Amino acid sequence: MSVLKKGVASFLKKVKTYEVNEKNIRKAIREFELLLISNDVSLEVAKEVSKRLTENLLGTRAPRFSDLSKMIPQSAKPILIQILTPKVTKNIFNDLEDRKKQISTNSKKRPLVFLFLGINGTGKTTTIAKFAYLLKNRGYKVVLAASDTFRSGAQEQLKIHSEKVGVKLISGKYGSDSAAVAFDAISHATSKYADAVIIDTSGRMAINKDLMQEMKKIHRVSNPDYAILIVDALAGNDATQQARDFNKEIPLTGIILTKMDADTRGGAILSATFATEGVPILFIGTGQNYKDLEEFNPQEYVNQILRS
Ligand SMILES: Nc1nc2c(ncn2[C@@H]2O[C@H](COP(=O)(O)OP(=O)(O)OP(=O)(O)O)[C@@H](O)[C@H]2O)c(=O)[nH]1
Ligand SMILES: [Mg+2]
Repeated sequence: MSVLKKGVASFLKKVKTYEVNEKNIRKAIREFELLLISNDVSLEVAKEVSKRLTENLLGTRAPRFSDLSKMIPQSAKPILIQILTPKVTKNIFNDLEDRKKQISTNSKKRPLVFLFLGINGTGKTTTIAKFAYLLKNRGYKVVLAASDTFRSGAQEQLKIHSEKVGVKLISGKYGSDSAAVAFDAISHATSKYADAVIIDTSGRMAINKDLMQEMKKIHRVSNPDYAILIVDALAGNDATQQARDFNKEIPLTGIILTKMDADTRGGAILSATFATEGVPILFIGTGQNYKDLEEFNPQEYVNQILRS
């Protein structure tokens, strides 16, 4: 995020010196568009922002400001917030509360199931540990499903996290059916009146047909309440592409962007929801510790970006 934010700050400083006339408004909008593109915002999102800024600032009812460094953010803020706002809003904590209540009156009700997926090394397992830590601290009973039965070390990695965080783990044998591990974890969690099951899966590309078939099976068998794609913000524009590709194969409920603490340009955040026609960014990963998972709030994010 920091690179985009810094870029916006110096852009606003520059346009502050521009005289407000049509030519300079067009010039400033073009510069803003290029700034977005050079910070990994997808071309389609940057063009959309620029089109709407032009309509707003040069239309018949365009507001008059003395200063472009106020005019652009004022107009860009609602545009960016709208681009980041999903059609359907999901609130994990409301859903968990509802489910907890249902479980207390109906002992057969299963927990809320979260399926984590994404390409190799994006931070799925680490984010699961952080998410389990967050839920546990909020008083929920969590069970982890080690459905990555493929990559060597994956079972042990999740086991260490489960012990550190203090949550139950249902593990699998290497080479065994990932969907069966998820199924066992959900059955176990239901019998123990747990509130949430979080399923770890092995990394895969959306274009790998066999592995996507396997993911569809895990999805079918676990029937998750949330299918969450984990994308690495360092992947830049490719993060947006991953969101689009996976969403075509598995209907996503949410996205988590990891490694936002690294020196990312940060624009992928602005493109992911747009590219998936409304899949929300639920959290961002901001470090390697368990507490480094932040709820994502579009309004706050846009305010931060446009602060000069
Ligand atoms: N700096 C930083 N590093 C992170 C973050 N999230 C994950 N990582 C690191 O990214 C690396 C890969 O994380 P994993 O959780 O193993 O990734 P994975 O997606 O489960 O990997 P596979 O299971 O091999 O596909 C680890 O070194 C993590 O510590 C984050 O938000 N910030
Ligand atoms: Mg993993």
